[in-house]
Amino acid sequence: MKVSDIHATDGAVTLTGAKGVPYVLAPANGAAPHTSAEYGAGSGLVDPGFNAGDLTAWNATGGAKVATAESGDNVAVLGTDRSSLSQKVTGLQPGKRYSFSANVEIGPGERRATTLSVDAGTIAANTFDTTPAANSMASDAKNGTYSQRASVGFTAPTNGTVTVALGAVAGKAAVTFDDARVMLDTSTALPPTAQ
Ligand SMILES: [Ca+2]
Repeated sequence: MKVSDIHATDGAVTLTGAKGVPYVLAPANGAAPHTSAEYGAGSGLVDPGFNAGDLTAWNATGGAKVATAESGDNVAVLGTDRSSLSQKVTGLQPGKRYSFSANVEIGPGERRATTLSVDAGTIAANTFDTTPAANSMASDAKNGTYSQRASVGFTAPTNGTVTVALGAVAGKAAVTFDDARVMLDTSTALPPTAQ
C-alpha cells in the first residue's frame, strides 16, 4: 500500500510514520525492489534461516516448529517426539565434494541424540548428543546461546540432487536449528610431508 511520495526540500527529506508500522522506501516511478523476499536465494536452500516464520520450505516431522529467540532471530525447534526437518537440494555438481552445515543447539546441560545428515544415494551423517560450549562472541547472532556449527561432508550424486536433514530421537531437550548452508568443499589435501 503506497503511503506517500517523498520530496527533498533544501537538500533534506522528512519522513513521518506511525510508531510500530514497518515502511519500505522505493525509488521514484519504481515498484518496491522486491515483491517477495525469496529467503535463501542463491544459496541452494529455501529459507535456510527460518526468516519466513513458518516451515513451508521444509519437510517437518514430529512437531518441529518455528520459534523466535529473544534476539528476534527466527529458529526452528524440533518436537519432543522423534522429529526432523529436511529439504531437497538440486543443481549440485555431480562428483564434487560439499558440506552441509548448520547452527545447532541441544538444551544446555541436556543430552539428546541429534543427527545432521545428507541423503546423496548413500547417507552421510554426523550424530552428537550435546553442544556444551557457550557462545560468548559479542558480534555473533548466536551470542548467549549454546548453538554450535555442525557439519557433514558428502559427494554430490550423478543427478546433482540430495536431501539434507536435521533430526533427533524423541527427547525433552530442546534442539534448535538455524542457518543451514550447503557449500562446495574447495579444500585441497596438503602435499605429503617430507620424511
Ligand atoms: Ca534464523
